[in-house]
Amino acid sequence: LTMLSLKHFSFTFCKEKRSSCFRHLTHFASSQSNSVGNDSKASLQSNPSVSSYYKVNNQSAIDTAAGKPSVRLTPYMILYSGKSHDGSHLLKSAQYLWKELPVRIAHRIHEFRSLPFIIGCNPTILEVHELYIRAFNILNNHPVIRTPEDEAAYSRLLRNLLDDHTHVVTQLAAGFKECRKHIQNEDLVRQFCDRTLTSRLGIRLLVTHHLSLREEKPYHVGIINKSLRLKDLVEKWAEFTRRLAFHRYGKSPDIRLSGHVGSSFPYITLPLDYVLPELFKNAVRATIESHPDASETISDRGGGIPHAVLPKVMHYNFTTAEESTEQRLAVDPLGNIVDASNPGSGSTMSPMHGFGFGLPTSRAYAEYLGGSLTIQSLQGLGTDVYLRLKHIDSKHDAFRI
Ligand code: ADP
Ligand code: K
Ligand code: MG
Repeated sequence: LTMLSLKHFSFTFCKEKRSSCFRHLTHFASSQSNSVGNDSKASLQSNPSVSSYYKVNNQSAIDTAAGKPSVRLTPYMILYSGKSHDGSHLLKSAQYLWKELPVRIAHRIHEFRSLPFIIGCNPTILEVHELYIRAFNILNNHPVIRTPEDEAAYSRLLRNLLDDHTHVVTQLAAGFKECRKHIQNEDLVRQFCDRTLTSRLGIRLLVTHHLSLREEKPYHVGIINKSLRLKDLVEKWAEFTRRLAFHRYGKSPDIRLSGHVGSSFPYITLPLDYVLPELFKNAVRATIESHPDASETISDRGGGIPHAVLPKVMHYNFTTAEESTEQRLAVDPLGNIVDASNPGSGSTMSPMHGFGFGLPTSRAYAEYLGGSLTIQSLQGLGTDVYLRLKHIDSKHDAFRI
């Protein structure tokens, strides 16, 4: 997918959905009031795929699951849960997910249902809400996992669900962008987005971990890379961002690495695959837009963030993309970009900027994993971003996924 076609895609996607907006609206209203009116009954029958999400008995199943606490694991527990020759570790892992996933998803559905009506009825947000209900029904109705064959079938199902939910971050970003003007309460948006996005990250980590346990990959136990060379990962995403910039602006600054470039440590690549490109895109965009003629940089001298803007950059949907100077710099409006090294990864398809989700999501991910993301900006000069990661092998004071 190209950056352009991605934007175009989500736009037409929303427009198509608008036709079914009223149907969704009726369903949403009826599910909230716990009664189904005649009109919505008719449309429930005419659309069985949607109707199944709102059956009253499903609602009670969701309520029951949402009443249970989630069981979160430390990376240590994940790493040392042991590998057996008879595959019993796979069975145990699948049984844990079988119990745990419906609970986590039910918690999310409850949060979707408690959103202010004006947000909850947005077609794009509803789309995600429905994805969660669908996932809940599929997972909650799944029979107990007893045999290796059960486990294999369950894993196929998980793989499909992962794929179905690939674009949830972009969908939420687009949905909130559409309805934010009606919402004054910044904390509400932040809490919902922080929780939804980090919970999604947790679920994807657990599911991907399970699926990766089935493969043999050197230096890996599931999602944990026992010897992650941060330099390699940083280089990969720096190169990705440079290619994105070439397509967007026709040029890109050089990115040089310094520091402990030889270090390696056990860590999880997946969240960094989101955070690193987001930080690079911000820095590269700022650098290009504030120095249209310069060709290389060693640190972000992209002009910094204006004082008035700084308190807002961590708000979901806050962006200065509208004021971007990119128009006069853009050269190839039809340019395609494909990250050949990582097809199918959600972050490869994100545009250079625009939804204002990059920083807040990155910070939420970093904090979820026990670390932090802080910004030091000097207006008129440049920006330093500090991403702190917590060791995953600490037995005490560990974060939980
Ligand atoms: P987006 O990139 O979609 O606008 P982000 O959350 O990544 O959303 O960033 C929000 C805003 O913060 C940007 O639009 C930009 O105004 C500002 N910003 C972020 N990083 C930098 C940076 N390195 N230099 C200058 N401004 C930045
Ligand atoms: K932002
Ligand atoms: Mg950004």
